[in-house]
Amino acid sequence: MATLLVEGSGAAAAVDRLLVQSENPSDKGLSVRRIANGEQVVVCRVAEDVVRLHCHGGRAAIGRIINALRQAGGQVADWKQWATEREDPLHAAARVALVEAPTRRTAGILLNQYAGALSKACTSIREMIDNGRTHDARAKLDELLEYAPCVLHLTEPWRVVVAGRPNVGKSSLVNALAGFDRAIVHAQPGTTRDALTTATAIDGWPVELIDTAGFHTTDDPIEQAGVRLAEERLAKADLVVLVTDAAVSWSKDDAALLAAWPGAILIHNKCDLPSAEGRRPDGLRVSALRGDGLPDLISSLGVRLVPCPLPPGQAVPWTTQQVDALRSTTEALRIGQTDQAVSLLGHLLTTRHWSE
Ligand SMILES: Nc1nc2c(ncn2[C@@H]2O[C@H](COP(=O)(O)OP(=O)(O)OP(=O)(O)O)[C@@H](O)[C@H]2O)c(=O)[nH]1
Ligand SMILES: [Mg+2]
Repeated sequence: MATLLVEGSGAAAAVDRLLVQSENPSDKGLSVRRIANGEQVVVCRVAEDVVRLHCHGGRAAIGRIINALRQAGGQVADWKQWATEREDPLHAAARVALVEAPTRRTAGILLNQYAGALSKACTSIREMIDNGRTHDARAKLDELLEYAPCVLHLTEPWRVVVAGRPNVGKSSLVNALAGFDRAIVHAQPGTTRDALTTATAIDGWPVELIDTAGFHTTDDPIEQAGVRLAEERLAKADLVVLVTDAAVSWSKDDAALLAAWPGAILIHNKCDLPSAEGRRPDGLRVSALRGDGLPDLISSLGVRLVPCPLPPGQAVPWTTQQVDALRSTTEALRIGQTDQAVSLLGHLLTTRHWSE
């Protein structure tokens, strides 16, 4: 689906010329019409020089409508440029980010910013500084920055790496979390040799689940490469899910993996089978096969990734540039440079916030 904005003097008349004659000549405002080349559109006449065309039918169909507009003398404008020219920088930046929002939740948060949450917050901080209320200004800045680690993931997914020894059920767990069979599952250890990424959402936040090869010592060069790849992915992980097999006794190898990633969420998988003898550290009991414990795992992932839930309508920065600007403003206030703080906020409100 796409909405095309046709703008400029005589826009409505130009669109009219492209439309198949209407059976209802009194059509004004909103109407379902057909373009001469056969494509159907919903025409929304906003003014004589502004028309919105809501199109469906996929890229090819929309391409044909754009071509028809081009042949009628229209020029295709870069929409980011269009936003920059008409909206203030924070609005335009929110519009750009909104297009990339992968989930309803992240779109909702960005929509709040598009409605002006961050610009209002920055304006009020500037007023606080102007009125000598630097303490309040710093508290408000702290509030905005508290959400920084989460909100940088409004468009970029969190990386959750699923790791563990071979055959413990890592791929089964990824499939169960994703809701479809993304990875090959097999009773033979060493099935996964690559790092396999699956896009999903947890609690409305975008997440990349990364299935990895099982950790073990091997002479097989392909398996060694798989283990190296797993190590690389672990080094860049936002969160590690360490899977162990509850039907097999806790081993030194499991302990070594837990010691290497003490912040990991520990999973005792295959809890549908009789438990192995001996003690195991605290962890979540899960059956990737039957689904037991998955709701608990999903809520643990949600809490670990986003420990501070956003109140409705909360102002947040959503680009690294904005976070840096707010941090620098805090620092300027800390060392008593109020003019610098005001100027940094002014810059934040009036400069572009995305890269091409
Ligand atoms: N009973 C039971 N079997 C499971 C469970 N999870 C996985 N399995 C079985 O364990 C075997 C290994 O599962 P995989 O998901 O391939 O394990 P893995 O950790 O990805 O294995 P590698 O890729 O070889 O490291 C398969 O036969 C699965 O069907 C579970 O919760 N319960
Ligand atoms: Mg596997």
